[in-house]
Amino acid sequence: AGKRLRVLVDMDGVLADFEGGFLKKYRARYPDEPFITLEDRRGFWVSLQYGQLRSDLCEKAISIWESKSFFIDLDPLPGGVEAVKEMARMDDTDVFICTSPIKHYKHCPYEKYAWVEKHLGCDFLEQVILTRDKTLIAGDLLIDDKPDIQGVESTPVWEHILFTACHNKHLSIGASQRRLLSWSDDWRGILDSQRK
Ligand code: UMP
Repeated sequence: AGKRLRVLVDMDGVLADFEGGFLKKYRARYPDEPFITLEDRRGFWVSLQYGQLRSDLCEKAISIWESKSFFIDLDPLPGGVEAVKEMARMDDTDVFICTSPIKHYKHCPYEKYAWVEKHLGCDFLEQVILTRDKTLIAGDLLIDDKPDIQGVESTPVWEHILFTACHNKHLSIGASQRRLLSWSDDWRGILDSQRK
């Protein structure tokens, strides 16, 4: 009889297709402006790479995810919703959705809850953690596509599992860091390896 395993699962880029949703709405709103294909995405910050393409494109990019319906309209990434539901049904396992809202708070926090209700069910709203600082949250695993997760706690208790995304797939990672290539990859094995 081991202790319970606590898994923190990020939302954008892990459960919800932020990159695909962004590109689709950016191209629809700014059809005559240049864009970056998902193949050419580098770095976690979309706004930074668009700003490097042309300085005024930074704010145009930001306007997309600050708009009403951006977050609720994001499609689920393949297998993510099913994996999280299965995880939540496993013995001795607690799953939380751990996500950072944008500071333009008019739509994003509301739509993040609405997305969880829509795709995971209203019981899952109990599992939502909105925080701008994930280092404060205690868990055994954090499955997240952001390569560098930093905050006020210099030694977070979770092991960060880097979820592969268009912007991070070319990065070489440290010898000790583990990746989850997609939800078809062996997430059950990663959970089992962390059980004590
Ligand atoms: N985000 C930005 N700028 C970008 C890309 C993403 O503000 O260039 C936002 C979208 C998400 C948040 O709300 O940052 C990332 O949250 P996590 O995936 O780290 O939880």
